[in-house]
Amino acid sequence: MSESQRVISSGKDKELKTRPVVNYTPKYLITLFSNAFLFIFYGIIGITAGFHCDETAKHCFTSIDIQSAFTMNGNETISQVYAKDRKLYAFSTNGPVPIDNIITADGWNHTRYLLTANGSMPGPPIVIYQNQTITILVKNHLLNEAVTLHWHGIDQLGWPAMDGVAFVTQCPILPGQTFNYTFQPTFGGSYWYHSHVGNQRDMGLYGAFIVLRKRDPIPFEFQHIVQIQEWNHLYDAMALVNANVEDKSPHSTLINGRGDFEDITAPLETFNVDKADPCLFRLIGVGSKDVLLFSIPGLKLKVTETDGFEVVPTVVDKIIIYPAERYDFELDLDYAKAGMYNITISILSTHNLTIKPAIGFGFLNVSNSNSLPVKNYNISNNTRVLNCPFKTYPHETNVFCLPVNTLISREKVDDEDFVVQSVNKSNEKALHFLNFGFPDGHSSINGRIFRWPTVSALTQSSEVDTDCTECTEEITCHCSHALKLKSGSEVVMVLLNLGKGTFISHPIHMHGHTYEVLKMEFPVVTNDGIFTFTEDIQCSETYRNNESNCNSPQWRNSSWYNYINIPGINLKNPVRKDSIVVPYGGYVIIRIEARNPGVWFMHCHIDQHMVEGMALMLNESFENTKIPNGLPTCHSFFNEKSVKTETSGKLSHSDRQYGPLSILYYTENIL
Ligand SMILES: [Cu+2]
Repeated sequence: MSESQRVISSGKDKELKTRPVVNYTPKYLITLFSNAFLFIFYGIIGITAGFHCDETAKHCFTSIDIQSAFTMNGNETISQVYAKDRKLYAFSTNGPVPIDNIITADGWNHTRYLLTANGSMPGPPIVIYQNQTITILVKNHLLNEAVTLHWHGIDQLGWPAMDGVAFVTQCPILPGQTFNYTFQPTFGGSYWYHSHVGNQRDMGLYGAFIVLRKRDPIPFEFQHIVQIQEWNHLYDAMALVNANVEDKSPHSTLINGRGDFEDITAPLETFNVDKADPCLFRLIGVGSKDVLLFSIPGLKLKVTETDGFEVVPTVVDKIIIYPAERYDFELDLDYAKAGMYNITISILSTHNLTIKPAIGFGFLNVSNSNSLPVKNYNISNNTRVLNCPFKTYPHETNVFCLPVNTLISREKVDDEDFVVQSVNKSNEKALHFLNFGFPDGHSSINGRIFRWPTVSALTQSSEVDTDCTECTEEITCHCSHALKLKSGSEVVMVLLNLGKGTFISHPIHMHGHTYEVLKMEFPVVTNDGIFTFTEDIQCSETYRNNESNCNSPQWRNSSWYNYINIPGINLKNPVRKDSIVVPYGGYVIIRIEARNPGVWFMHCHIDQHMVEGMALMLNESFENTKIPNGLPTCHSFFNEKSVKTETSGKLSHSDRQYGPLSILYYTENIL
């Protein structure tokens, strides 16, 4: 058995992992209070420098204060600042001012309103160790807005009420309220947290969440968090949504909240490393919509993990990262000279067949304290790019693309590590085709435009109407789309991007699970820029693929319903991810086991697409899920004398794939 398997599968870990939910026993409460001093201690640290739980602790405590903030604004004395020569100056005082506590973004000389964790952007990093339980008290100090925090990529095995999705797993946290998030991450890796109300994460409400493995080869002091995003100067949420239109460029890109705009030379992020030390970078895509190309010209990146999953180390020159994804890479500093390297970010487009010049920058400062020699790379004309949206860039002759599924798992993976072990595996198998696109111009999945519940779906399931029967093969409709997953079953999903509504590639994120990536299929792109989409999938029996909305896609080859017959499928060592690009004109086949009861959100991580309806809920046998006592409920108010409810058609007790959790019948005199 490998080292990782020994660590993950130790008896202690199994005991912890099978505990289904937060258990608010007297013993738990005593532990909670006896550790209150730790919370106060760490809470203070968390406000300024991030939270790093002690390695020996079983239960970590911290807090996050949700606060509004402004860019380019210091404290009461400094007030508004401006950027020049990578320094900040106050209008009110002479000389440069410290930059540490000022959110500069790209240095644009106006203040932009932000929502933040603890007043910073990014929010403070949270760092814990694998299998530690963590409690994070999230207090909403905003005047006007309700929030939640989602722990992106943490699969919340047995903790479905802690996933932090407004109106899916909880009611939003209202101004003044506090919510206790307690959960136990079981996998090491790079994760992040962000608001899951509307598009608040584009307003600055995000931060890194790192789960360390005790066997990680590179100590934390040599690890660097790199959060990259595009940036837009618009203030309000709706303007931000409307700005997120394909080919409407953002104003700049940021690395850890710092970037450049036009000729403003704002402070940029600098990472300091020494040739004598190892170094690991945790690259996190925290953007709103754009596809970003990351590189450190002159150095190669050895990718070791994606989305918290260890892969056979793969050396590349550049990484394409979509919003939601994470890539960890090491730098082999034997090849680095002492001095300053640029870190560069370009913005890509699904339709853009060339790689545009970089518009975002940071610095890597390499020191050589031991006067070590510098090795030279073997000369190669090829630029190896990980995670292209096509198989090749036809106009970039030296670019060699590695689709993300060319990453393979580092070692044999035990499927039992990815499930709640008290939920038995069954022999049932299910196959679902999910088409992500804009049929009739609407962001949707299989033509179902997601309508957000107005209650917490997990805890108030009888009040959610998931009836989608108005949607048909070619007709789109609005509904609270829920996909039933039978407890213990193996679920294969074909995520596709075809039909009349295909327009761009979509980064699809699944909550509550990581999935095996069994196959990716890309469109063929000619030198003339003509895209030929895959014909493996038939959108309709009546219409050609490009004439159909593709709401009911099927395999063209009926033998593929047994997936072992699908050419190129990887059942041996597939990469696992929780966020993956579904290529324009192509598809991705993924597999999970439905052994984590809950209501799990699944959606495009382009914020505009998500808020407009490219989302659904995985309805995973949550009727047997234990939920912490006292979770708040929420709902619209109707005059009860005028409303009659009918709850006999609960989806949770039905075999129907689509149907009502409950149906509300309104009488005519409703106000
Ligand atoms: Cu999308």
